[in-house]
Amino acid sequence: MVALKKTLIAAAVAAVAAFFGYAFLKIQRLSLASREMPVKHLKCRYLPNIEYGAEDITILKDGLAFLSTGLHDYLELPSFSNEPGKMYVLDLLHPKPTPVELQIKGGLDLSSFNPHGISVYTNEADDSIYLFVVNHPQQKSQVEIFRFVGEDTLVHLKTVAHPLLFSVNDIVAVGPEHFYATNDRCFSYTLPLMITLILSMPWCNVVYYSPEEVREAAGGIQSGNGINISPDKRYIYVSDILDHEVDVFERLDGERLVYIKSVPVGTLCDNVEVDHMTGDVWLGCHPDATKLSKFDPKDPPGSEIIKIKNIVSDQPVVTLEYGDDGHELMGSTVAAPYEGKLLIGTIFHKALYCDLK
Ligand SMILES: [Ca+2]
Ligand SMILES: [Ca+2]
Ligand SMILES: [Ca+2]
Repeated sequence: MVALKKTLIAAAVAAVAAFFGYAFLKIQRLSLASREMPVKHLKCRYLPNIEYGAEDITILKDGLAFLSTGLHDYLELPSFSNEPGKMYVLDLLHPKPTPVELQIKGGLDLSSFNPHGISVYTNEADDSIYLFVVNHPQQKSQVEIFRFVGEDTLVHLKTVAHPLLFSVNDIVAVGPEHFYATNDRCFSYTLPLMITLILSMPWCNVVYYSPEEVREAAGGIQSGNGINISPDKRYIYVSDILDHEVDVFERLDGERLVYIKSVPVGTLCDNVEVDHMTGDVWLGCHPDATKLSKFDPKDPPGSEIIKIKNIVSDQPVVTLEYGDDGHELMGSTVAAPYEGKLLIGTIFHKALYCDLK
């Protein structure tokens, strides 16, 4: 009897050890731990005024860029300022572009403003510009809709919160109050979340929101991060960050998304920007996520920018456009191109203005 009990205990201990061993190796694999840092440099300078990250950046056709800065206390990511986040605007047509803080008018609580993914919608009928911003006050997820009224002012129009929008990373606006959003976690509770991560269950989704309906628009994603749209508005791109690929969906009538394919990128890509002119997809990526979560200034997380040409074709071309071991730039999340220039933002570090020519 005693021998049987000992055998059972030993078997249980071995099973637990095997599970933790498997989980450890799995997380190492998901996070691309110990991967050699890609190196490719461009002619860049740091953008003034950006010291605590510009997680997301997007650029209008006329060269006006919007930046969300100061993301903090989000998941287990490092942050070095607990100050409220801010929005900036920057004119790329200016010979020396400098970010200018946007003044926010309206009823939004600015003391808990914690901006993350952003997207712009331009109403072609009257050229009005709407800025959509994922906000995490008190660790929650909601989407703020602003109207950009020129110069340096945003007017807050509306806060969108919904149970389906529980861990929103990024959005892409398709109307003045209409958007697709990614959830980067499949569950809000730790245990099922860990299990889905370790078993690589693709249970995260894209949610469609309009004032009339809110629903899951696509599933089958391990962890949805950046989301964006093709210049002809026909395709939606989602970075499945933990699956190291970009998913392509076709957008059909009635705002239905149909999965087309996934393009492997070999790295952990965060936000997605699309070149207005060429349709090329630009991705801000994390070469090694363990370095990001551990954060050791002596062995910093690097930065990696990937471009995908002809993403919808049978032969997409994936190229490294910028790579750094973290001594120039840590934790790149977004790369926004504009006529030979490139803006690169990060989670908690600085932002770069680079020359692509
Ligand atoms: Ca975005
Ligand atoms: Ca996937
Ligand atoms: Ca993101």
